[in-house]
Order: sequence, then structure tokens, then C-alpha cells
Amino acid sequence: MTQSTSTGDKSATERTSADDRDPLFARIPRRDFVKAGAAAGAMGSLAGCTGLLDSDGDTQAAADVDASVPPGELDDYYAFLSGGHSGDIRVYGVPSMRQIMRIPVFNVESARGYGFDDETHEMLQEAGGYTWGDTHHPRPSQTDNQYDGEWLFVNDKANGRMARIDLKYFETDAIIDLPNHQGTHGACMLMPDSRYVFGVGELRVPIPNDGRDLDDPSEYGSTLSAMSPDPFDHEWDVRVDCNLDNGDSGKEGEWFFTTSYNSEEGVTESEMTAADTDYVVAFNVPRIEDAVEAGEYDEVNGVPVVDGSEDSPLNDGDEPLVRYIDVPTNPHGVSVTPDGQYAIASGKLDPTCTIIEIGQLNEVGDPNDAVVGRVNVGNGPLHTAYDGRGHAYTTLFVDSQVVKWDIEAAVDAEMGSEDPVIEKHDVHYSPGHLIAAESYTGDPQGDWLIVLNKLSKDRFLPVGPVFPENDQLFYIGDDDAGMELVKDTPTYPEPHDASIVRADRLDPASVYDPDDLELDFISPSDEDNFIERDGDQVHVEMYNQRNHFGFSDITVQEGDEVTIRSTNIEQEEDILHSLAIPEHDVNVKLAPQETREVTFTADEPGVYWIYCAYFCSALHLEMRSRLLVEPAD
Ligand code: K7E
Ligand code: CUA
Ligand code: CA
Repeated sequence: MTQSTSTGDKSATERTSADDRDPLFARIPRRDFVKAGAAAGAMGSLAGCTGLLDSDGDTQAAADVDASVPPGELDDYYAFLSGGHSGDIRVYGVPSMRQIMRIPVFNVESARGYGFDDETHEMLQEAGGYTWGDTHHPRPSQTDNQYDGEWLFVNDKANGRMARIDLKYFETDAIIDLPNHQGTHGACMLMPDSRYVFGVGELRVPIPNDGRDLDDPSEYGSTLSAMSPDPFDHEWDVRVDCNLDNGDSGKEGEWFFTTSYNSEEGVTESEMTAADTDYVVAFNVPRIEDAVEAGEYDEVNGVPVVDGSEDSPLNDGDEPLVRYIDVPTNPHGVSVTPDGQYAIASGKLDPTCTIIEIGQLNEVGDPNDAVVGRVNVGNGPLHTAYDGRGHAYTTLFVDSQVVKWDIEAAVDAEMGSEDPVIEKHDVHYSPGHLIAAESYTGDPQGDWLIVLNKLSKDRFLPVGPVFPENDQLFYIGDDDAGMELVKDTPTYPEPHDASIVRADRLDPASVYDPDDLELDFISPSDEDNFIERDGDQVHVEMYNQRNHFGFSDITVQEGDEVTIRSTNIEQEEDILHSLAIPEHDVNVKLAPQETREVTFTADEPGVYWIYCAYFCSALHLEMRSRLLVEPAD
């Protein structure tokens, strides 16, 4: 292991920050910490401004990096963290690590009324009707290998689904239930332009899973599922016999990579760890498209399923559909370097990362010839991120460390060498993913790195037996000083992965555009506001604003099915109302200019106060109407 020392005289321009790269970035008020820190270093006034190893072999703190964002200032980046079995997405600011928002995806969430109004309720029902999911891999859409601010896609490992989040509104707007695999784990788009969204099937099952082959695991399989991003539609599947785990895309619109830890096709842990090697599975997307086009598929559950198994006839010949590359037993993460040259698989049970040269996969012959390097990084390597300066950063779950290593040095070194390792830094504790700013684009920013630790142990005040996770922020912009740990962040369980996006790449709306909504805008005019009865169905349309709803009383009969549609007509940002009805499980969020509809049954006679749950003005408590439910005679 080598460690260079800092000269302590780095100039501001030598250090990388987002606003050095793009003048647009300067529109966001930000701290001047990088320049200030560098200037202080130049004056020699900072103690400990070195990356020297101390006697324990740990890296000492480098220059004081100030990651604070003072009151009134904004962060440089959005981080989108998956919520794991919370089923949601969390939005953080970086470098403050403040949690700014949560976006419910597969979970019902009352603060945002998600799953309560008719539209989101039906979306969740049509996607299976489950009340939870297990989000792991939030992936923002890209154009030309760069985040374009349009969509965020995320998997559901629990129920085999993929969801789309509209980054204009930071809302989940579509969910696809994938019928031919169970447990969608890896998730990523085909780069450079997000032409497909891929859901990677981890849990092998019979295909279709309809009761056949129950106890014949040799007949089980999994699929890589391809969806179009917009409209969000399921296009085709590729079937494989092994399982699939994590996934990432090449940069040229051709290859998509997944890992497989169950080449054995086993069902128990000992069976799944029996073989010395498993796979990186490389999918040739244009070849698969040709097969779909030529009708070379079986239709299963309404989806074209192309056979990509090892002995598929489609894998014979000059242009195999799917290539199986041997890697040491039970790998986990796979990610493609920013230049698109290599796919790097993390060994998990093996202390190495395997480097696959993507260009060589186009050569006919043994795909194992594409393995051009294998670096010994340490125990339990799970995931690898990039800084855009030729370094890889890999989490070591077992060693509770992050290891920084040199990619080209690893290609040049002997297989299994430790020499490419530059630095190891302790983390707290047992890291899963790590993510560097814009790491999986063509142009990583190279300043911030978040390490998502599974265990926090002693890092926070005790809160009983359910511990928070610990998301640790590192500054990685100074190769001489080394990685610097700047912040611990307790997180509600359990983020798996994240994406960090430069703030100026997004342009969220602060009020709704009524043209983007399906339901018609309800103005305060008399024609727009009415109560209509059709048999035992009552339809109400009414606007709302500070500090009232369109009707002060709504009278219905016991047993009526009531639909209330309402528009928040406020033009002013941040003035939300809601439509909450006690004892009816009704709770609809209404942001400015937003129209939503809710349907419920008025099954108990009595008086119910329709009220607003968002504190919207000094007369917020008085913003209410009566629902009068008359007894049936
Ligand atoms: Cu390693 Cu789902 Cu990417 Cu968890 S996965 S850590
Ligand atoms: Cu409207 Cu409170
Ligand atoms: Ca295995």
C-alpha cells in the first residue's frame, strides 16, 4: 500500500469543485470552502494537512474541509438515496447531508397523501396492491452519459417491480409489475441515452411461476427485463438459468452487465456457494433487439422472452446474445468506469475486484479473455465508485473500510496484486454501497463520496434495539491529502444505494402546471363547483384556498359512494392544503394549482369535519367544512 504526502500548496484551481467546471453552477449560492481551505493550506497555517499514515496505518485527517452549509444557503448536489424496505426515496442535500424530502414509491405515505387519492391508490393497486416495497438502486435518467434531470427509476426487490419518479414534481408517476422474475434487484438504464430501463431479476422461479416445477430448481430461471422510459412500458425479457444480482450499463448503447452469484442454480446457501466461480453476465442489447424483431422468443405473461441461457441456440455463432464471464465465487456489485472502457465486478466472498475490458467482448472467442485485471483490495468488496481521475473506490464490508485504487495500475499489475491500492480508510461500520458525485456518468465530479454503512453501533445516541444506519460523507477531491471523513449522518433504515446529481441539472416545479394533470382545474366559479347525485353516487367538485373549501357543508346519505375532486387554486409556492376526513381514511395532499380526487363510502351517519392538515395560514384551523351523513331510513 502506498500513500503520497501532501505538498500543502495546492492552489484553488488544482482542486476540483463543481463550479470550476461549469459557470452555470455558480448560480447556486454556495460556500467557498474549497478555495478557503486551499488558501489556508498555501499559507501553511493548517495543522495536519497531510495524508500520511499514522502508526496504525490509518490516514490522518487532511486539510479541514468545511462541509457545512450555513443557514440560508443551498447545497451543491441532490443525493437520491433508496429507502430499502421503507419503500421510498430520500432526497439529501450534499455536502450538508440534510434530508430535504422523501418521495414515497412503493409505500403508502400520509404526509404526502400518497396512496390516498384515487390516482395514486389505483396506481399502487394495479401494481399488485402491496403496501411496501424494497428500493435499492435509484438511477436518474441520462442523455449523452450525463444526468438530464427528467426521471429517476428505482427497483422493488420485494415484489418484482420498477417505478418511475418524475423529477419535475419529485413524485412517483408510474409503476410496472414485472411478471417473469421475482425480486427486481439491480436497476439501471442503457447508456448513453436511457433508451431502456433495466430491472434485474434476482430470485429464481419457474417461468411462468404458476405452480409448475415447484420443487425442480433446475427448471427455475430469472430474467433481465427491459422497459422503455417514456411511456414507461415493459418491452421484453431475456431469460437466464442463473440468478442475476446488480447491474450497470456500458456507455455505448451496446452492453449491459449484471453479476450472478448463483451459477450453481442452487436453493440453499451451501449450494449457492459451492462453485469456485460465478459470472458477470454481459447482455448484447442490439443483438437481443434483433432476436425480438425476428420473433425469436416465447411469449410469457404477455411479454416476449428471449432465451439467453448458456446453451441457447441464440448464443451459438458469431454474435452471441449473452456472454458469461467467469469471476471468483459470489460476486456482488458491477459498475462501468466513466470512460466506458471497463466493467468492474466486486468479489464479495473473494478479496478482489475483476476488471473486464468491454471492447474485447465484441471479439468472438472465449469471453474470459476480456478479463484484463484482478486487484486484491481487501475483505468483502461489495461496490465500486469512480472519481473521474482514474481511481476506483471499493467498499470492504468485512474490513469496514473503503479502498481507493488505481484502475490502469490494476490492469498493468499481476493478477491478484495489491500494488494498485493507494489508500484504505476506516468507515463505521460495514459499508454496502458507496457513491461519488455523478460517479456513474461520463463525467464524475470527483469531490464528494457518500459511504452507506449498514451498522452505526456507537456513532449516535442510543435509541433502542433498532439502530439507524450511518451515511458517511468523504471529501475525495485532494489526491495528495487522501480521503477525508467529514460527516456522519444517521439514516432511517435502510438505504442501499444512492445517486448524487449536480443541483443545476434539475429544474423542479414549485407549483403544479394544471396542463400536466389529468383532472380539470376547478376555479371558484359557480359552474365549476357543484354537488351531483346519480343513484347512490355523489360527485363533488370544489376549489380550496386560504381559508376555506368551496362548500361549507356537503350532505350525503348513509351508504353513498362519495367522490370529491378539489383544486388548490393558490398561485403562491409552498402554500399547500389538504383534504382530510376523520374516520374515513381520507387524506389528500393538494399543492398549489394541483387537482386531486378521492372516493370513499359514507357508511356511518354523523357529522365529520373535513379539514386541512397542512398548516397554511393563521386561520388554518378554521379551514374546514362539514360532511353531514344522514341516516338511511
Ligand atoms: Cu449491495 Cu441491493 Cu446494490 Cu444492498 S445491494 S448494499
Ligand atoms: Cu389549508 Cu391548512
Ligand atoms: Ca455461487
